[in-house]
Amino acid sequence: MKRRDFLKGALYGTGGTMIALGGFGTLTKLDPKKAAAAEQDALSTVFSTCEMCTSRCTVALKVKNGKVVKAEGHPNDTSTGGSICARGNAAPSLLYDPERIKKPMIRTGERGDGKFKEVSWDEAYSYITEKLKNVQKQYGGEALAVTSRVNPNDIFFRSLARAMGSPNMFSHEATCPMTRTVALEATFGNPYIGADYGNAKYIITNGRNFFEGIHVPMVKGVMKSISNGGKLVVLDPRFSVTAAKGEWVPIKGATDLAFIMAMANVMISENLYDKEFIAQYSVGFDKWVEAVKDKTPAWAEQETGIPKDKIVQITRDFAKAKPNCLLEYGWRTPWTGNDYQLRRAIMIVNMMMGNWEVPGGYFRKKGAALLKPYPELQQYAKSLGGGMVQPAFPKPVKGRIDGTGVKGTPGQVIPVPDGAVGQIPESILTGKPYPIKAWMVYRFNPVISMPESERVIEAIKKLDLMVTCDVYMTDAAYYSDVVLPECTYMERYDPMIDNTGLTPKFQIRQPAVSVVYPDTKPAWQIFKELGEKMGYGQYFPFKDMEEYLTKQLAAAGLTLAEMKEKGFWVPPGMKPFFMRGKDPKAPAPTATADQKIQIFSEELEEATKQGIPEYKHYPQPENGKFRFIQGKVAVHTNAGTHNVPVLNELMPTNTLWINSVSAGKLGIKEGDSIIISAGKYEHKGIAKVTEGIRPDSVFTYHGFGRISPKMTRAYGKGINDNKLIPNELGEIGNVVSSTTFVTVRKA
Ligand SMILES: Nc1nc2c(c(=O)[nH]1)N[C@H]1C(S)=C(S)[C@@H](COP(=O)(O)OP(=O)(O)OC[C@H]3O[C@@H](n4cnc5c(=O)[nH]c(N)nc54)[C@H](O)[C@@H]3O)O[C@H]1N2
Ligand SMILES: Nc1nc2c(c(=O)[nH]1)N[C@H]1C(S)=C(S)[C@@H](COP(=O)(O)OP(=O)(O)OC[C@H]3O[C@@H](n4cnc5c(=O)[nH]c(N)nc54)[C@H](O)[C@@H]3O)O[C@H]1N2
Ligand code: SF4
Ligand SMILES: [Mo]
Repeated sequence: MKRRDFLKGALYGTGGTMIALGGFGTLTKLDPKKAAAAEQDALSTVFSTCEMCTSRCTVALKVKNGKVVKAEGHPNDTSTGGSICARGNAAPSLLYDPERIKKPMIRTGERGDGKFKEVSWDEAYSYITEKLKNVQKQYGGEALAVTSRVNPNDIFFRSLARAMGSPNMFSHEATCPMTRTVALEATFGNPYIGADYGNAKYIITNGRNFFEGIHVPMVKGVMKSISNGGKLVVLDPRFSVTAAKGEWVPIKGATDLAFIMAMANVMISENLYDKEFIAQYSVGFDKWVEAVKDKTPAWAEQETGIPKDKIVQITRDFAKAKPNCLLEYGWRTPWTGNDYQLRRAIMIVNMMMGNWEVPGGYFRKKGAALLKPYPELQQYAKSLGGGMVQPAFPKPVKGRIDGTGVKGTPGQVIPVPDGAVGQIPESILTGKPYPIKAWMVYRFNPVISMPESERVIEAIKKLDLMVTCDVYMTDAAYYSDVVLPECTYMERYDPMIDNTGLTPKFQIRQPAVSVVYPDTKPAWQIFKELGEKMGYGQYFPFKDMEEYLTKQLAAAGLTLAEMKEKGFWVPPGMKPFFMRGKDPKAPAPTATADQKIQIFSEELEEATKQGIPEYKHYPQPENGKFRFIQGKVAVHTNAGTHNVPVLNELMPTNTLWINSVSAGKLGIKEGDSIIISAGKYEHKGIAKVTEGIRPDSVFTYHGFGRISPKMTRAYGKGINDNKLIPNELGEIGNVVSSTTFVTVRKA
């Protein structure tokens, strides 16, 4: 599909695609209604769940003569309003991309030579099995690490590791929201907390960039808030698209916690918080009062660069909107080593506003268990069941390489399903605490997504076995021994997707067409077949995904046929439910043992000796150095879509944003070739000279500068941010992405 057709498709989509396409062209002269009506006649519709990113929007795939010709939003989904974003719209471009991997492959040359032979699935499974059995014999099952971006097939992927006796299972989360997860677990007992943006009257965000880090229902919510006259304040060293929709407060990077503590200081000294709420629903507030008593706006001005009067004014206005106000908790959150304390402080200040379980506030996601105490809601309480019952796995002989789960250490609070993925290269290269010898990655590209690309590659080169399961010959696949081609989401079933928010919500992912490349397969099938080859068939007790889905749905009294037809299920007639919606004194228990909000966290006190957030001062760039920050762009997903034809055409490369005054001092002009240097690593790039960034910071969009020549469109284009960022593990094992300093010079 060419760019023009793609844009046409985007316009004909039921609305919101314009959000992401804003600024890309003149798209106004067509009569979308007429054209769409004519096209609908010839099309059939298959409802599914988008996987162009992992926000899981419901979609309607339009199929004509056995081909997916268009992806649209699901017209009946009120959370998306029937919209999808530009990336969602580009799904057919991925589906029919001739550069997808089409057959399993085994490396024939040296790692990094790019020489592979195509093999049968059986050959690929046999090769992996033999290597893994050797690793197990020589080093023990724990020498296998598996990593995937969180997704519904993890249960099958992880079964391989469990069956081998390995505890080393990781998600990507330490590179993304793990510090927030830890903060939510410590404060509320679990991380399943959402925000009601649409009804908020005042939103403050520290970095969270709603309009480029897209989640369609959130975009809709924030737009609704603004349209209703709500205020949006954006603290970001850079003028993001979100900053353009509100008031931009260009905060110094890595100082956000100072701003939040000063807000609390003002709220306490000026009596702006909800004392009754704090007394009824929380524990430990006195310790917070103590912690922020010297965190005055004057102090915070020194740290953040935001004038003290501005801090006071924002705090007063924000508090006036209570409880319908949100201090955004963030999404990609690894700004600093102690970022989890920033996320904790953000939630504590939120709770000072009493914005818990009310419209325009934070809420617990309303799965069936939460509806139980409410007789009037019983009719809506349904849960998915398991698709299979697995026998017990062998108990791992050794603990995890990252210390996850070890009491009395920071590992105690690292979420067990996630772990600290940054530890994998360290374990391989240093042998501490013991070496990983085999690494399998699925829907995850550590070479570009994790800090210090060259160190990750160096680590991969030391392995006995590296396996990648992806849709493209990614940078990680390029250095792998075996590459397993998954088919795209449009060609497969996945296990049920639970997308519960203010009401329960279950979504299906189902094939719209049969596989385009006959030697690609769904991940569940790949891992089941590989498991069987390895002698672990007992852990995969199901025939196929239809059987699996039928069992999952039966537990909720739903059928596969109705799910296929409707695409998703929400309890018919159920209204968004807030525990304090009708009565501000109603019980609103958290998932903690005492069911209260933990302003002081005993658990964090035990794990990190920081039961209450403490400020940590990070150095600011001096002597011609800049803070190096990164972020998402509307038309690409992380490091996942840069080779998708239409998205590559929309944005083939990135630039380095540099402030015009700073650039002037260095003699750098718009479009100049530059060298960015971070000590031992250097990267070429192109300068974007702008006033939309602090003079002490530079910025680039993430996911470019690709290393694998087999993705010809994305290869070598732009800056790979992770080449420049060292692999530093934060206090609770998160990666750290906003504390790297660089220098910039003309090339
Ligand atoms: N279009 C699109 N949508 C996406 C994605 C995508 O790749 N593309 N990815 C999805 C994923 S996985 C995620 S996690 C979310 C991410 O969504 P967001 O969390 O909104 O993520 P980023 O774009 O990483 O936001 C980074 C912003 O924080 C700023 N920043 C950097 N350091 C600091 C700091 O120290 N303080 C402050 N205040 N700001 C700082 C950067 O300048 C940037 O504008 O988006 C999701 N949605
Ligand atoms: N410096 C820096 N580093 C970052 C970020 C940053 O802003 N700055 N962002 C961080 C964030 S927020 C995140 S979430 C991570 C994301 O990093 P990753 O978890 O690696 O996620 P993606 O890049 O979205 O996609 C990973 C892979 O999934 C593949 N894929 C897509 N669809 C399918 C499919 O159907 N099947 C299979 N098997 N594979 C598929 C894509 O081709 C891609 O190679 O990166 C993090 N890394
Ligand atoms: S935000 Fe866009 S790419 Fe992500 S799931 Fe939704 S439509 Fe798909
Ligand atoms: Mo992310």
